[in-house]
Amino acid sequence: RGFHVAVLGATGAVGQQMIKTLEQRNFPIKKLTLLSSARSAGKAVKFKGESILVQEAKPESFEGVDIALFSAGGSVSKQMAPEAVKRGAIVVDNTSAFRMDPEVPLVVPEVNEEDLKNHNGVIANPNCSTIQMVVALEPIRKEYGLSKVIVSTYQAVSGAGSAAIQELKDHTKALLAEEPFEPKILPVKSDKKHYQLAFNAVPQIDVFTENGFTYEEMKMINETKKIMHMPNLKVAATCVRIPVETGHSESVYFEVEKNSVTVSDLQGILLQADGVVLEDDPSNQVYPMPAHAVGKNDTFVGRIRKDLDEENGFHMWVVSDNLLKGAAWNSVQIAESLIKLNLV
Ligand code: 11C
Repeated sequence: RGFHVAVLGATGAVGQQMIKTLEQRNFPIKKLTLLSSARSAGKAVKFKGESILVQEAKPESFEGVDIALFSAGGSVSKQMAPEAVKRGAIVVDNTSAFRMDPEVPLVVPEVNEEDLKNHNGVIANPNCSTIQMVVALEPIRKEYGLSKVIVSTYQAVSGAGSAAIQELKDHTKALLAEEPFEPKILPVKSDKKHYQLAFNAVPQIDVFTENGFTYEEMKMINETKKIMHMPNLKVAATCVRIPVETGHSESVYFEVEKNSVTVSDLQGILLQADGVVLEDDPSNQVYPMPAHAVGKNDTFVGRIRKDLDEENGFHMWVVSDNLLKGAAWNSVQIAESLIKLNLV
C-alpha cells in the first residue's frame, strides 16, 4: 500500500529535509508531488535516485493527494490548506498558521499522538524549540508531575531559513576579511532593524508582542500548554539566536510536583523515554551539543542538576536538530502515526 504524498515548500531548508526523511524512512509512497512558489518552481530534486520537477503550487495540485506536508510559510498554508483538505488530503502543517486553533491537533507523537484522532483534515506541527522541550519534559511529567518551566534557548540560524544561513556565512567571511557587510535578514527580515549574528548573540527571534515577549517565546509558552494538555502550567521563555548553523539548545529549569525526586530518578526515566538520548556524564565531559545532534532524529538531554535552593526544582540541557525533530522528522513521524492509527 502506498500513498500519494505532496511536499509544499520543497526547495526550502525544511522541505529539503522532509524529502530526505521520507526517503530515509522508506515512507510508503506511490507518488511524490513536489510543490513550491512560482519563484522556485522548475527546479529538479532527487528522490530515491529519480529527478522530480518542482511545480508551482495551485489548488488543483492537491487532486488525488493523500498526505500533504506543508512548509512554505504561514500565509501559503492559510491559503492552500483548505484547498488541499477540500480535495481529500490530510495536511501536516509546519507553520504557525493553525497551531492554536482549537479544532486543529498540535502534535508531537511521543507526547500526544492520540490527539491525531480528532483531526479535521489539518494537523499542526509545533515550533521547533517547543518540540524538543516537550519531548524531554513529558516523560518527567508522567512520572513526577510538572508545575513550572523556565526555558532559555540558544537557537541555530537555520530556524530562520536558507537565506539567513547564507547571511551568517557571508557576514562571518566579511568580518574575518575585515570587509564591510550590511545585514538585511536577521534577526527578522520584516522588522525595522537588522543586526549581525556572526560572533554575536541576538535576544530576538520573531517580532515582539505587546507583553514584551517575542512571538517565538509566546509559541513556546502557548504550544507547550496545548501539547501537554496543561493550560495552567507556568511557562516562561527567553529565545536567543546564536551563530550555530543547525541544532537548537535549551537550558530548561522545571519544578516537579512529587517530593524527594533525585537526579538519578530523572536520568532513569529519560533513559527509557521514546525519542530521547541521555548524554549526561559530567565526569567524562559527556553532554549534548548541536554539532553532535545534527542529522539525528533524537532529542539529546544532559547536565541534569537539582536546584540548590528549590526543593522540587531541576535544570537540564536539551539539544536537537531543529530541521529534523523540530520540523521535517516530526512532520513525517505524524504522517507515520496517521497511517499506524488508520487515520489516512
Ligand atoms: C526559529 N523556531 O528557530 C523558529 C523557526 O513557527 O515554525 C520556526 C518558526 C515556526 O527561528
